[in-house]
Amino acid sequence: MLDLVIKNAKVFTPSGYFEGDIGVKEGKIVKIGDIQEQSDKTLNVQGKYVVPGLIDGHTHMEFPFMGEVTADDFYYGTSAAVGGGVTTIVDFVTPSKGQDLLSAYQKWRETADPKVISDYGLHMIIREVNPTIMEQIPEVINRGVMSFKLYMAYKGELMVTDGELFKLVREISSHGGVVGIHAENGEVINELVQEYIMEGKVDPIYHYYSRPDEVEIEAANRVASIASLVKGVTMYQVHTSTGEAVDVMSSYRSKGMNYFNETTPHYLILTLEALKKPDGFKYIMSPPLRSDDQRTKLWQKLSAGDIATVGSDHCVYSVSQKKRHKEEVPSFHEIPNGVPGTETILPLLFYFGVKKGKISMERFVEVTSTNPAKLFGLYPRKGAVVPGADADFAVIDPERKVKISPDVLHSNIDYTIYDGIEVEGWNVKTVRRGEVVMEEGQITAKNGSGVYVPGKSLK
Ligand code: DUC
Ligand code: ZN
Ligand code: ZN
Ligand code: ZN
Repeated sequence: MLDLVIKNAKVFTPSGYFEGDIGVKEGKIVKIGDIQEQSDKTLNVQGKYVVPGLIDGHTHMEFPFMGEVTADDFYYGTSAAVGGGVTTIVDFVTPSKGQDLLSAYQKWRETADPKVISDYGLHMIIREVNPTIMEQIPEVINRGVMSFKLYMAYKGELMVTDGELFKLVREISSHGGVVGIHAENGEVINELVQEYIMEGKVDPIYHYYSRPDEVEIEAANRVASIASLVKGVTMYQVHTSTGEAVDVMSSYRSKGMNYFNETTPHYLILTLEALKKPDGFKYIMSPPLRSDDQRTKLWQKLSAGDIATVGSDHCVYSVSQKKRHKEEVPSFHEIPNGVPGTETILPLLFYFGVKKGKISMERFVEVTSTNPAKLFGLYPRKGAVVPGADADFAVIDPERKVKISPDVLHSNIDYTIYDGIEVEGWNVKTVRRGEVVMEEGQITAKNGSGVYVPGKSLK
């Protein structure tokens, strides 16, 4: 007797699609094909597209940053995730200044465990180097946190020096960890920010002018070069916003290095023009939104396979937080950086990517599920539709027309940066380890029903 059979599924994978039924027992896929066996529950998904549950490899829930803590806690944030067919998030443990890595990990687990609706994995941010931190890296990896994030920007808050970066890349790699990089030149940004402030140029668009394309491209070149000194390193640049930075990683990859890029939907959908709108402050994230030309390049590179993953960088601040609780919009440098995104990866990539003919369904699955699962040590438990894998699925109605608004989303804020955009194709059901956790916009799972999924190290 099976627990669940998904009937008449058209299932997309990185290598094509198949039509048939999927049998589930105890949260795992146990059978694929024409299933006649009895089951407790049947879902007929005729006419829909089934994809492996999305893995959003880039979220910041309850993230203390720039004087605010992000408004989506693990309950709201993972409700938004499953709303958008994301069955696993990988969130960034963020130690406070002076805190050791293991106590930060413990805090993240204790905060997330009682609240999560989706499953979750963790990355570790390292913001400073001291003997305790260096010593704890292997144990952090043992606990399933095999991917890290190092910042080349946010001087005084999260940025590490090039020397620290080198030291950390070497230590993380030697224990089979993966190094994520926020590549922006923090020193140059600081200079530009100070100059604009002195000149009284404080509107949101100056956030863009203070972080031009070149600061990302330079940092990408620098980190690629530094990391190439470390044998066997696996590195990925998070939230890549320029085609030139993607080219940097591709050129090292063609020399045999394991270098990858992640981009985010906002760089694929929006442009810097959004920062000039009356509510431009809502669109401040780093790296900033770019030109239409960069947006075109990113789509081309995504389609060509030069970008490995699409993660959301879900980092939500309410309007009041964005305005730092003032009436007037504050200077661009005081506005906390970050935008919502986990719930809209699927509809945006499906409509603007697949339906508009920019990427195939195979590529869609690869960048939203299979590749992040592989990169973060979750594969094949996650990111694969094979017997033995977790039964995680998003069920897409490819014809459903939806106008995006806060009303159709689950974050703990009352706006979306995609307000008014009409898409065709919407996630109508989310299955996480065999349980329907979202149906037609309703969250049907209990707080804390998601589990921590440890990532396996590369060693
Ligand atoms: N960029 C953001 O926009 N928010 C969180 C941190 C970051 O790097
Ligand atoms: Zn060591
Ligand atoms: Zn970042
Ligand atoms: Zn981020």
